Amino acid sequence: MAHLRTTLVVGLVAVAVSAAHARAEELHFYNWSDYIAEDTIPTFEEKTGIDVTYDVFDSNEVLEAKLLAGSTGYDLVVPTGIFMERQVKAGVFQPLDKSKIPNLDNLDPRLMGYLAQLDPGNEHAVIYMWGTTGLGYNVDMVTERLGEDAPLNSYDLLFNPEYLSKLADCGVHILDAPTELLPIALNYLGLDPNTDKPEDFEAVRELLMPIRPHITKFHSSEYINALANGDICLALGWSGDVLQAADRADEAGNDVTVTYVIPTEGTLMWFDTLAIPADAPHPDAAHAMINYLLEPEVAASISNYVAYANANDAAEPYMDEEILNDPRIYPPEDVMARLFPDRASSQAVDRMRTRLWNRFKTGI
Ligand code: N2P
Repeated sequence: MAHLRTTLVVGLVAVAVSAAHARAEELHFYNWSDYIAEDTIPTFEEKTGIDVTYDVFDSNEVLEAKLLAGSTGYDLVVPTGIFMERQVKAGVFQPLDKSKIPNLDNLDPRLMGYLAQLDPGNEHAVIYMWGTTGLGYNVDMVTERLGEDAPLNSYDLLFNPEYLSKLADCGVHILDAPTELLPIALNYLGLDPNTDKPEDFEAVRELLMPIRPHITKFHSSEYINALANGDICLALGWSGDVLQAADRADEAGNDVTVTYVIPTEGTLMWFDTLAIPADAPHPDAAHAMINYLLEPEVAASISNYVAYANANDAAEPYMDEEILNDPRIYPPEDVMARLFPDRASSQAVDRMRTRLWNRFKTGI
């Protein structure tokens, strides 16, 4: 009898343990490409026993289409702030259970306050990393073609056809996203990057059409290797991606010097956020991953690897000096003052942007 009872108890414990495991043994994480350290996922799997399926994308539009269609199977996704804002409104995400994310306390209250403008009360999302959109270029190829006196810190390189036409032969990539180039072009013209005026979009069209013939490709991730290998000389790209290209060029011993600039005209800054789809199959595992990504050492090791800024106040002691002190990653106040945040736009503005973008890409 005693034996039977023991067997029963052991059996029940085994069932309870495996039930707990069944609840949280898997996680489907959909993140941007080139946006995590090599050991981030394996260490999480070791610590928690949760088996992570990790997929990548390079476009908010692709992520959004999946989220709006629903049943993605993803437990954790990384939309940029303005996309997250409208996805929250569409009911795509579940509210975070903050009791499961004690590391929320590590986040910079100023930046989270900022994010609260997109997600009131920070109910659905936390900052993963943030950065800027700017110019990445091959120093030798560009100076060879434009001379030392060219405005190498200016968006003139991209928007002035006199310069861009001389770079066409060495290759120019542009992020394949209207929400990146169009606000930057508006700002370059001295217009409100978040305008809703049709005449402002017309002015942007006039700016962009003459440079169209000199653009080799619209793509949002290939430029990293293309810059690193010397296959292109200019990209409109994301800060950390260009800095990764510079590292890859060094590591490969390619005779290529890549640099990133935040142009003097000012540029776009953005926040990428962690959010859990409303129909996520494993929300507990997603909360565990968010909490893990907000551990100071983990956030620091990701920033050290991908060259994007985190919003984790407690991470600072674990950051590489060269990342923390790089003004292109953590811009000083005077540069911050020239950055403008992306903002969600109305459907009417989205339509104008999309129409303009399609005309620009097709060149007609
Ligand atoms: C990572 C790109 C993330 C920046 N490759 C997009 N907001």
